[in-house]
Amino acid sequence: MEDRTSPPVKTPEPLPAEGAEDPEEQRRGSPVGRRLVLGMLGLGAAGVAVGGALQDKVDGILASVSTLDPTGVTGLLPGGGGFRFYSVSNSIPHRGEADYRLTVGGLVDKPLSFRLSDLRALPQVRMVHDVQCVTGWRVPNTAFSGVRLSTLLDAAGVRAEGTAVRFTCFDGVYSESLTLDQARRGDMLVALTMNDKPVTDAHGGPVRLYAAPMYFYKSAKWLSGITVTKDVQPGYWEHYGYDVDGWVGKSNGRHDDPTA
Ligand SMILES: Nc1nc2c(c(=O)[nH]1)N[C@H]1C(S)=C(S)[C@@H](COP(=O)(O)O)O[C@H]1N2
Ligand SMILES: [Mo]
Repeated sequence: MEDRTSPPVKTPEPLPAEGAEDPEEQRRGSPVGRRLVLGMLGLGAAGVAVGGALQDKVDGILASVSTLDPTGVTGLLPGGGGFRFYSVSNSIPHRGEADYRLTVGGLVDKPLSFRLSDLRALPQVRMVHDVQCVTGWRVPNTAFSGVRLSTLLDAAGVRAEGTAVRFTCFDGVYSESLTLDQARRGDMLVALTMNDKPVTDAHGGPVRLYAAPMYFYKSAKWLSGITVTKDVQPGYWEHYGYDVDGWVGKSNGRHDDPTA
């Protein structure tokens, strides 16, 4: 594995050891076998159907890099340009045009629910920055586009008591948070595209948060809820010790170059 510094975290609860037959893998605390990861990436069936060279390539990639990173089960995404797949739940959830909804609620004047088409009809912003994970990997020049978080907050009308925003996800597990000031920055996006294509299921589509100036754990995948709250409610990884104020280079004891 590349560059795996020790983050200031407690070791997360081990995930179920399904598919981890290799004792070396178990000793490292890596519970995810090849079969499960293929299933998670939705590649099992596709690989079998295509067979041959593609399957071998995918197998090779996943066999060499599937591991349990301190911030989740991860594998290098084939064709992902260096991105690593992360999910703290053991699945890749899917929602599309028909069943995707993003709700904006909590301390707002007018709770709202957006379909994908509603989000696309709002002003779109595109930006290109490096992506930096708190465990060390960085992907240069990644484009995200979508609706500014502030656009959605303004549409719902944040009440005076609101000082923070909580994000929830349709994986049913992950959560994140920002202060209201952070959430109102122009580089905090509700992203619909990544590298100019719809955000894939594996990357947290159809809609994920993109918190450009912060470590990538802030960028909640499979975003389904935005709730304005009275106080900051620490998100999933923040319960394990990651900083709520996750500025790249100025938090988590790291000194990476800023991303935005
Ligand atoms: N819902 C959800 N969002 C998440 C995570 C997760 O496990 N679940 N992992 C976070 C972490 S630690 C990282 S580095 C990025 C990884 O995004 P990617 O899978 O698109 O590379 O997603 C972040 N958002
Ligand atoms: Mo991460």
